[in-house]
Amino acid sequence: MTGLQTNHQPVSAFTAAETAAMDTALEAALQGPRGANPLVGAVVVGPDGSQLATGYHRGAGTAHAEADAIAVAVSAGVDLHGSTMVVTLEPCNHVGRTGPCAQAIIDAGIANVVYAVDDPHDPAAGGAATLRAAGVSVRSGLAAERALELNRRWFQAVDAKRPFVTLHIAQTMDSRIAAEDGTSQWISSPESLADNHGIRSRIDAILVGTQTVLVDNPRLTARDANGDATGKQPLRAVMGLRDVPEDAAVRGDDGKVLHLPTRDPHEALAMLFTAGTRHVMVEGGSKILSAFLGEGLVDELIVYLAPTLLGSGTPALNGLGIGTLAEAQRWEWDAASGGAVQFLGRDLRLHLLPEAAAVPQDPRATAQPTSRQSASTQSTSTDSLPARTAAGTAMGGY
Ligand code: AOF
Ligand code: ZN
Repeated sequence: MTGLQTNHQPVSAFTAAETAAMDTALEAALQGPRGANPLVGAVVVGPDGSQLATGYHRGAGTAHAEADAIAVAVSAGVDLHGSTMVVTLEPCNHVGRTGPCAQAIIDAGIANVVYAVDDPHDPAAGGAATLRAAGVSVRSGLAAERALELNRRWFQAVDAKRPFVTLHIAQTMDSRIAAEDGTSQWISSPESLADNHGIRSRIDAILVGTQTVLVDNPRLTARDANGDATGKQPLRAVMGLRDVPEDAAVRGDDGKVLHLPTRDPHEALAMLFTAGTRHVMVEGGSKILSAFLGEGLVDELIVYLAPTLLGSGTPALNGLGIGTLAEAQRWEWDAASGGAVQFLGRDLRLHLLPEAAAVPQDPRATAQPTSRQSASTQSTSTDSLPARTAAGTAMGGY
């Protein structure tokens, strides 16, 4: 953590062109996928206030938003000297999977940087100081509340030092993930399966329960339309107290498999984080899905809804510890990464994120954003919905 930020500027410190560019940057950021990295958008503004180039981040391992915007400008032959980089997150300062954005901005001759919120991620933080040391004028705090909201759950995961959690359910219209006899291949359309395998190829780990391994014997690899393994494979994690059979398909032959001997989703996430996982997709079955949802640990929910009815069989969820409607978990549609609702062949793909807890708004927060702290305190409370113990009672053996 970088701690509290003290250098936010009054709203008047930003020009109309910078404010408009931040709107564009926030919009552009939504095109990226959720996961280990935040959604980030960037716009380069010319000295005359015109928007010269827009970029956004396409997920872990790809160019950062600032580098993307600079590349767009360079390929269009635009001179960036004296321009302003408007970006939704503090430019990074580290050589991670891509180079440091602060240095790329300095090298491009950009004179000013306006960003919304600090980067809370230790290895990446400190870009503002590097930029200032190089003589770049840096201002922050523009649209801070919206930028925090954009990556509300990512900030939460970073603060908690746990992986970002995507939960995936492939179900019928009546919320079944398998028929009475256990058959479950394939409820989803080929397009939904392809979409799921695309996600598998960009996450760090995929998680199922021992029950799923024993019943379905899945491979959990990322495969293309021909069934061939794609280049990057996620770690295959199996949680639960029962052993993973020696001949289970999930073991594969590349050693990228991990047994997490626990039924507690918090413990499972801690183990995965220690193993280097920053984005995990939880695939099932019902007990695992319910446990993660019950604990408020799901940052992104993807439901593949097939136009199919079973009327009986395995329900997607087996209890969230909710006894009355007032305790219902509320979700909101997520416009990021392909939108909230999409047709995938004959299926519907629903994309949601947990609704932020309704907390009284501090009027000062909207008038003049002062720090990340106020908003992160607010977002932390979103996890308070289901009580830990309540979900625990819903869990049997995985
Ligand atoms: C930026 N611009 O567009 C993003 C940033 O593994 P890497 O190299 O992609 O680094 C990931 C970290 O960089 C991520 O956790 C966050 O702190 C920052 N993300 N920073 O300047 C961007 N996506
Ligand atoms: Zn960067």
